[in-house]
Amino acid sequence: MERQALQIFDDLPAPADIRSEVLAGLNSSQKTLPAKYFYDERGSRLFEEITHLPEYYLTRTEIGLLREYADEIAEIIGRGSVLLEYGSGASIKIRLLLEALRPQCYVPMDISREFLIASASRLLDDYEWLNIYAACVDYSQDIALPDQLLNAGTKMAFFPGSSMGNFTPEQASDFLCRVRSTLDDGGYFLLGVDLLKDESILQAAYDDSQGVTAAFNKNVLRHLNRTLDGQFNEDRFEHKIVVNHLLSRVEMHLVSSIDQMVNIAGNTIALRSGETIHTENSYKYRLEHLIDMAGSCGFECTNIWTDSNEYYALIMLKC
Ligand code: AVJ
Repeated sequence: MERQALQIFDDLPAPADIRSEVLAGLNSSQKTLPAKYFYDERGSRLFEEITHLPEYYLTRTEIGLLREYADEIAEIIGRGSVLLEYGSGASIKIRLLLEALRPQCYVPMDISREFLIASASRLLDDYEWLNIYAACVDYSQDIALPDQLLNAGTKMAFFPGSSMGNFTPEQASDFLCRVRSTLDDGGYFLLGVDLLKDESILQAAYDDSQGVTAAFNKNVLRHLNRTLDGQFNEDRFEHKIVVNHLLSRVEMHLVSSIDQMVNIAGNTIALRSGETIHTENSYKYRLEHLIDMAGSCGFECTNIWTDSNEYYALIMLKC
């Protein structure tokens, strides 16, 4: 690949698609909004704040695992890989792997454009040897990688943070198969997932005492007000968490505190007092289930790294 430190690639969803996706969700009997719309610049910043909360064990635990096993990971992958990260956010975790891996190119993918570019620029300042190909995309959709990355070396996909938990099991399985077809034979997939655990720990992690998660949840309304000409008033909604044991997931909702009508994208949405908009699922996995799912897409699990509480797992999948 020719040396060009930072390249930017844009393929965000079209406004018309966002509009129809959002309106379809708000017109369902259980109102829903896709979790990806949390992430405008403010939402990405609020999420970064969440990752530092004492109750939010996920990031801290995963960073501990990455620190501990970076060399082991690098031994498996070798140097000079093409490193693809799905939902790269502030690109903090990748820093724990970069020196050990020395990839020929890092491809952060994120839906939050300004945040992605700012994070990539900071990375470039700190790692002078690094090539970055920043892709501003919705990774829940098909992504076409540029030709120059296609046959460039061993590919490693990195999907940390248990972000896969936002997908339903069916979507997660589709996603795994899509990543498998993006990676060539000989490629690897390093996946971080949150594991099933006690309800009280989950409840605290998603309803923190400082209210940062509540602000993050409500931010989806601000984002839609701006992008879809909406008139949500976030003070008329409450943050609510449901730990759904049957479906192995934590749900976030926004509860309407009053009967209200809200205009958005030229439509009027009616909400009854107490009615909820379901804004996020965070599925928690059993390792055997996850490995089965990955196996059905043609991955073999070669390594599992977990913390001593078994709260969280990093797994290495080989094509
Ligand atoms: C970024 C999807 C992994 O589900 O834990 C944090 C988002 N939501 N607090 C998660 C989130 C509420 C986070 N993921």
